[in-house]
Amino acid sequence: MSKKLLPRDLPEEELIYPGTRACAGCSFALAYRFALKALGRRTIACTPASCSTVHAGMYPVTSLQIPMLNTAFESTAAALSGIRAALDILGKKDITVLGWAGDGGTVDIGIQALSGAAERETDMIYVCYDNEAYMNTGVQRSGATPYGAFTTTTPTGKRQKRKNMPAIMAAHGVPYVATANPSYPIDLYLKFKKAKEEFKGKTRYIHIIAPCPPGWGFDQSDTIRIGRLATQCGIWPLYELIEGKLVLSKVTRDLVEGKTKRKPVKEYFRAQTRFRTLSDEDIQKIQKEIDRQFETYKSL
Ligand SMILES: Cc1ncc(C[n+]2csc(CCOP(=O)(O)OP(=O)(O)O)c2C)c(N)n1
Ligand code: SF4
Ligand SMILES: [Mg+2]
Repeated sequence: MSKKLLPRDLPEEELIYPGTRACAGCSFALAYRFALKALGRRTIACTPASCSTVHAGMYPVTSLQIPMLNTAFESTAAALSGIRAALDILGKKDITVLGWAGDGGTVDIGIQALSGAAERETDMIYVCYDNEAYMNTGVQRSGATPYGAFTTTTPTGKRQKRKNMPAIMAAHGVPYVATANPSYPIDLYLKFKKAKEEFKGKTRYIHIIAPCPPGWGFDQSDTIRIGRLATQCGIWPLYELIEGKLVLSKVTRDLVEGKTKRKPVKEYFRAQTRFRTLSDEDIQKIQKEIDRQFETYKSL
C-alpha cells in the first residue's frame, strides 16, 4: 500500500511570500500556496481583476515568486492561450500556464474566453477560486452565489441557484475537471500534481471553494472549519471528472459509503451571517436536495 502523504511531506519551498495583502483568514491564499507547491516555479500565472490581484500586490511589490500577467476581467483564458502559443514557439513546453480567477471572472464575465480556450484544447490549468461573490468590489452577487446568500445586490438573499461550472467544463470535453477545498490541502495538492503530470498538454479545470470571512460573515479563525463543514455536509462534494467519468474523492466517498456521517446542512448555513435570511423551510428543502444528490452518488 502506498504511504499516506502528510503535510510535512510536501515540498518545503514556498512560492508565495508571507505577509500578502489578502485578509487574515483568506482561504484562496492558502489554496494558492498549496497549488504552487504542486506546480513548482516553472509556472506562469494569469489573473483578472479580483481579490487575487490585490493578493499578488502592486508593482514593484509582489507576493508571488512566479511571473503573473494581470488581464482585463473577461480575457484570462484568451491570455492563457496566447501565453501558451508563445511558449510553444519558444520551445518552452515544460512551463505550466495557470489561470487563477475568481468566480465572477470565471462563471460570469470570463466564461466566453474560457469556453473558447477549452474548445481550442489550450494546454493550461485553469482555476476558479470560488468565494461565491464579487468580493473585491464589496460583495455583489455572481452566478456562483448560492441560493439564499446575502450580498449587497441580494439584500434579502439570492433567489436563484448557482451555476454548475465543473459540469459546464466537463461538457466541453475537458479531460480533467476537479473540485477542491483548501481545508483538505493534501487532496488539493494531489489534484494539482495529477493535473500537471498526468494530463500534461491538455486543458485542465479545477474549481476551489474559497471561504471568505468578511464576505460570508464568520470569524477569520474559523476558515478551515467552515471549509470542512461545506464538504462534510455535502454542499461542496470533492470529486474528479476524468474524461467525463465521476470519481469521488476519499472524504466524499466516505460520506457516501457511510464510513463517516454527513453533517446537517443547517450547521453550515447557521455558521455564516450571509445566510441569515434563509428560513428553516428553505434549509429543509436544500437538505433534501443534498440527500437526493448523495443517493445518486450511491447508485453510481
Ligand atoms: C470589465 C470590468 N468590470 C468590473 C470590474 C470591477 N471589478 C474588479 S474586481 C471585481 C470583482 C471580482 O470578483 P471575482 O471574480 O469573484 O473575484 P473576487 O474579487 O471575489 O476574488 C470587479 C467587479 C473590472 N475591473 N472590470
Ligand atoms: S475579501 Fe475574502 S476572498 Fe478577498 S482577500 Fe478578503 S478573505 Fe480573501
Ligand atoms: Mg469571487
